[in-house]
Amino acid sequence: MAATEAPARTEPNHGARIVGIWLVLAIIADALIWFVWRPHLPPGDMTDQARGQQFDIAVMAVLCAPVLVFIWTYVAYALVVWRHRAGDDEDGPPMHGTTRVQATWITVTAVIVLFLFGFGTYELIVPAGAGAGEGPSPIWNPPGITTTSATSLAKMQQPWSPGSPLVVQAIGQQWAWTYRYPQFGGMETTELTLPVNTEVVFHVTSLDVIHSFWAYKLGVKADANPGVDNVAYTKTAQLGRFAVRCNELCGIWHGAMFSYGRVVTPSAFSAWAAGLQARQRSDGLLTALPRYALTYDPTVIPQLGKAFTKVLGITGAQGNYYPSRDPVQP
Ligand SMILES: [Cu+2]
Repeated sequence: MAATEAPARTEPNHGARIVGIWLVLAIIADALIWFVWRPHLPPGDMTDQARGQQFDIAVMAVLCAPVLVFIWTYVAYALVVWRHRAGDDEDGPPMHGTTRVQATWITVTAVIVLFLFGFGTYELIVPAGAGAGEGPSPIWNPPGITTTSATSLAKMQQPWSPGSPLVVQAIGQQWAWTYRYPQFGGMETTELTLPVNTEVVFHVTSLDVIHSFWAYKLGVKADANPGVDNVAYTKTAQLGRFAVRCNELCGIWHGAMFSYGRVVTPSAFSAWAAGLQARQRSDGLLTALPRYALTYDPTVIPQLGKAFTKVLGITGAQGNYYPSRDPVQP
């Protein structure tokens, strides 16, 4: 019968057309992502951690955009070229599976996903993931930092010199952040100040409930749990101001638990820190504060807090500093 005869091939090569359109659009999309969008991607480029995270997001977007663009191209092509036309009541041609297309699709998407799995794992561990808290004894340490666990408590209280890692303790409590600088006599402040081009070792803890230390522009987010010393790293790369927020629902004023910090030049930092330390020493705060410890015991509270508030309108913690029962303390 005539109907079974293969019709003369008048169809254009749709596959080649779709691939051609897709290739152009995919290249444009990837170029836009990499060259236009990437510099504006969160969390910015204020630290090496932030830059690493920005790079990771851009790589993922560059790999995913061609897949998305292919689907859009195919749908748009089908809508335009294969749409039903008025007066055309004929059946379409019979469909056959196309092993090559299916295998190609499965292979390409599988390779992309597996690559992202490997890439994501590597990035999480080595360069870009150190801004997340790694617990008291990090496995992954930046070069030059050998140990950060309790054994190094004395070491981290050695005076700081420009160029060496800066240790900052971030203490969460309902509902404020306080920062202690063990290399400056354990002085405290509510405005996180950091020197630029410096490796910063955050020791994050809490005095009461669970909080999360989230310095978004620094690429750092680490749980602040009572009784836990949680270490996170970042290396400052740019001067500027940044916000610190609590990222763990921690009570009724959780939303108001934020403060600001700044990255300044090493000389400005040294001047600021030396001045603050001298002032806190002379007005008695440094001796009134509990010894610098990895964690603080929140069970012994009120009397000490009252005494502190009297001392001098203390800079931080609103007088609610708790003495340490850390067995590591001398
Ligand atoms: Cu909180």
